[in-house]
Amino acid sequence: MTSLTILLVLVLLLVVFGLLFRLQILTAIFSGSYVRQIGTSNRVNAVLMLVFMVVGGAAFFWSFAENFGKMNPPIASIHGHAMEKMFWTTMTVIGVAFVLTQALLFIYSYKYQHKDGRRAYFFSHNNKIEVIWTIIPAIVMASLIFAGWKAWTRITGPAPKDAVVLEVMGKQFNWLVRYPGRDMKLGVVNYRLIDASNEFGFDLSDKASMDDFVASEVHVPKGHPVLIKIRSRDVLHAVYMPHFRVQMYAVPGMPTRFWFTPTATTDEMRAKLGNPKFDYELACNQICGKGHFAMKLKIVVDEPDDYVAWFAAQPPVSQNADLMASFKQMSKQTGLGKGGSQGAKEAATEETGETPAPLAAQASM
Ligand SMILES: [Cu+2]
Repeated sequence: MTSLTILLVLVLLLVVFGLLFRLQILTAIFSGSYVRQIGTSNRVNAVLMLVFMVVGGAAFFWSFAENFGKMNPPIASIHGHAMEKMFWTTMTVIGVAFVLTQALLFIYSYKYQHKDGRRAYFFSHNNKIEVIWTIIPAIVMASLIFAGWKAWTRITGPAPKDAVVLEVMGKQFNWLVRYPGRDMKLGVVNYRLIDASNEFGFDLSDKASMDDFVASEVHVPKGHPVLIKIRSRDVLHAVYMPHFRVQMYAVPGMPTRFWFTPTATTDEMRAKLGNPKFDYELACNQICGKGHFAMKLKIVVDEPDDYVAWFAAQPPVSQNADLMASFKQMSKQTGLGKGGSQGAKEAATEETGETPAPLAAQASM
């Protein structure tokens, strides 16, 4: 309280001094004894404006060019090209406007620096200019938004019925992955059944759950639509897969989704980049806590045959003894998982689509 009072007194003193100073100048002006002092600082600042524009501008373009490869990795999905086109159209339009207005800002600051005897031209408004700078940006923005809306609607439309489905769940601090197993149906999960062995909260009283499997990395087949269902177990995360131009939030309590078609296998991308260690990655793109930086997951794009082989080799959760034991115990404790979970049947059982082409042979076995 004392320090607050002292601070308040100091602030008030400063205000009083400021007012006294102002009063002194005003008195001088009215008495006619005031001479305006324009030192060299005005000229120095005017020149610094130009220096800042040139040096700052050059540094900006240098850093942009230097990191361009990191910001713009090669595209490995079909919709990625439409997104890329939209992005660069928008960047070009706003980039031109940005460079033009910023250049004028600095050049005019230099050009119209103080000069004795020169007065600024004053006009209250100009209808013609107002109309021009309202209508042109309005038309440009509206066309950008319309084109963007069309592209986005197409990209985020419903996934094809035979898409490969998998579920990714974000948690502090890693990603968990679940596949539907041979029945192509993700089983019911319930967050109240979650524990150390049953990280997804599988409700194994649901038959569709029994053949689901969890994986430590994402596998998807090349050239085939993939629907990723996204959930979060705790806070806001984001699924970000730069090469596929995919980003979607993982929101607790609100399942989201994104579908895409990968166009290059991991091996093909390795050859293209000349980097035998390259891996696609799914990174969290939403600062979600202290372990955020480490929250990434490897994605493998396989040839369809390799994908089927990998899929078939994954052990279903029903073969996981720890998980089964944990489910039994948790369902006893919570009263859940006895002939249909009474908890929310989360949006997991809605796949009634067709079996994905690469897996069709597998499913009929
Ligand atoms: Cu995260």
